[in-house]
Amino acid sequence: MCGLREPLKARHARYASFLDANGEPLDSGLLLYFPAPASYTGDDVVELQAHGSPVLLRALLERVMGLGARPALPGEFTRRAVENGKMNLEQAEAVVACIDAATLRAARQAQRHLQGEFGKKISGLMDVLTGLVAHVEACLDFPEEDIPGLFFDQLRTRLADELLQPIDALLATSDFGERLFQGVTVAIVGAPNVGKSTLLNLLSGRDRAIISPQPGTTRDVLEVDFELHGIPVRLIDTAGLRESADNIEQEGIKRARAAAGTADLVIAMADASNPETWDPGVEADCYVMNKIDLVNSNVDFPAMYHLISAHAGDGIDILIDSLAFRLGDIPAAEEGLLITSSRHRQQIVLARNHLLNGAELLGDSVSMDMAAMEWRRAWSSMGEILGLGDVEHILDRVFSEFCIGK
Ligand SMILES: Nc1nc2c(ncn2[C@@H]2O[C@H](COP(=O)(O)OP(=O)(O)OP(=O)(O)O)[C@@H](O)[C@H]2O)c(=O)[nH]1
Ligand SMILES: [Mg+2]
Repeated sequence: MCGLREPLKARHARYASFLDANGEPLDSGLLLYFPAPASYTGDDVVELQAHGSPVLLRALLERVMGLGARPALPGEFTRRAVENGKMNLEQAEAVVACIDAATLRAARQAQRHLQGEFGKKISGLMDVLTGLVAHVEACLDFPEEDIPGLFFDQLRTRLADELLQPIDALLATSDFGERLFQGVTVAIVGAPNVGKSTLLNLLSGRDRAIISPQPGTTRDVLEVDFELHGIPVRLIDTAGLRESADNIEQEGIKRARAAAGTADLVIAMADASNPETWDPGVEADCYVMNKIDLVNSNVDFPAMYHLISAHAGDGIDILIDSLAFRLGDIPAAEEGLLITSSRHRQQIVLARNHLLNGAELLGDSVSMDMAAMEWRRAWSSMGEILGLGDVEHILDRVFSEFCIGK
């Protein structure tokens, strides 16, 4: 269909005409040939790059299908790459993480996984474990009295230093790592007119909510997405909490309480110029006293409050830092490799449990056998992260999250 006279040269762009079934040109464009195994999937791959006309692209696709091609299934390219050993399962998941990343910070972390950094860390731990299991198994053939007590101490020390310690350090990153990809919800609640909507507009940099001096302006739950230190945040503005005879406002207040109940982080706001609002009346993670521009600087506010002026922008940077801190933010320079998915965390927790079970069994030769078995299970639990072992069911789940063409 491309009317080529010379054979394609590997990894070279060739300008060509794309012909229809009658040999008439449909479009012209570039042709790239990636012979196996040096392609994304590890199979032979030919890429056609045509111009953007949707009608011509559709005709070109139909022609290609007519010649025997078929559309790829969701994630099929990446699945083939895994099956051909071009990448491990964890890297394949990083492809989706890269595509879905809501912020540059998340995308950068996903890139590190895609480059294989996380996989290397996991296989490093698995190698240590293989060494320990070999040690235990080597002892099984010896009578107990021939195994010096020191041997078990050494084994326990190595387990603690070379496995449990790095595993715990890794697990400590998962709260933040998972938040970086799933995002968090932050709800602003408080009495009417304290400045909740003003803060939402200020933090998100958008004129999203109506602001007015009239108490009870916001009646519905409003949401706006923004980045806080590279963490994707869904910020929720709510109706001011008060006794109200108005049905619509009552419903808004009910929704405000529900939003606060499900948010990852709740900001309770008060108005510095109105002491009646100073008792927040709700459990919150962060207490903010707004409108400090309206009061004398020597007023004593309850100590839990962050003082801000959403109007003048005072105290906002400190508030942002404090929110980021509460979300587990790590200074960019210290951000290492993070656990970014609950699947990986669960596998690592499983592995850790098997390691501890095994450690308790170290002793006589019968239980040593069981200890070795527990540690082999720990190895398999970590291996499943990389897609090792019997993981067909995991593959189906992972690749169903891909879009077509990836
Ligand atoms: N002086 C001053 N006024 C502010 C500040 N923040 C908000 N306001 C004013 O306070 C009034 C109420 O602000 P909103 O943001 O609508 O308050 P709200 O808490 O969303 O009110 P409801 O939606 O009624 O619950 C508006 O007139 C704002 O301009 C501030 O820091 N200083
Ligand atoms: Mg409002």
